[in-house]
Amino acid sequence: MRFDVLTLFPELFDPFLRVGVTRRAYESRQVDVRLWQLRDFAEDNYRRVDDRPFGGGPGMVMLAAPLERALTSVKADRAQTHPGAPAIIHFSPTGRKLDQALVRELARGEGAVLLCGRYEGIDQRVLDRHVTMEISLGDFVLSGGELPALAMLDAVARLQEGVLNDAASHQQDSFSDGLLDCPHFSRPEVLTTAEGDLPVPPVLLSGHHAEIARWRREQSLAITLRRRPELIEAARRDGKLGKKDEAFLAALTGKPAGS
Ligand code: 9WO
Repeated sequence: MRFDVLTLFPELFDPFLRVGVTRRAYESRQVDVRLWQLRDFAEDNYRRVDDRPFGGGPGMVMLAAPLERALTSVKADRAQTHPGAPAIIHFSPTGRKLDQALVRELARGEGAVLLCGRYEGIDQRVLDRHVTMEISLGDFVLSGGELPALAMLDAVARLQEGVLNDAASHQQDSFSDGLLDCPHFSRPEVLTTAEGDLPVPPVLLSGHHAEIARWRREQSLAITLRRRPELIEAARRDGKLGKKDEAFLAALTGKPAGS
């Protein structure tokens, strides 16, 4: 798959593409990320990409003309390797909230053009003409779309074949079954601190794989019920909760199972 990123700060991307479990996916071009400097599409000697907003007000707006030229170039270049109109994604709090279902959709796709805004935003005519999907990370404002683009790329890249150690890692993922992740522990078995000794939950040292799996499942159910009860409802609707899960939740909430 191929992602074309339009940004005023392409240098922000390189460090993230060179570390961690996703590095191979990028370096092998399994996830082919191409960075485009928007300023290269400015027309004047000052390489200007922003101007004051019509109607007045604070801040600057990203100029339509450089973006139009950039999008035309990127679309033509992309057509040489990927036929068909690409998704053009803009990162904005007004967009569809990124969740693991959307990440899975994007991970199955052919990639997209990622439009990273700066300043107060992009001339609306460009957005109206080109953008096919707006994606939000949540209800907060950033100074640019680069971090959301990197977050989305990372979430997509780690789902590619061969990125995680084994298929089981995906299964154990938080959200793979719509629940929050269970806690994790490693050495030492007992952590000594000024406030006392902190042992690992004994079941994890028992060697009983079925019991360990059950304990982890119950930890996930308990933390999800407490922090994100709406995810329990969704998992139930999606048929992702078994009899043992329901019995455990019933015991937690003090209600009879199935009520
Ligand atoms: C900012 C904004 C604020 C309130 C309501 C709607 C909004 N849209 C934008 C916007 O598109 N801003 C552009 C991209 C230009 C300024 C920096 N940008 C940005 C993206 N700020 N915050 C985001 C963002 C993107 C995804 N998830 C959370 C925040």
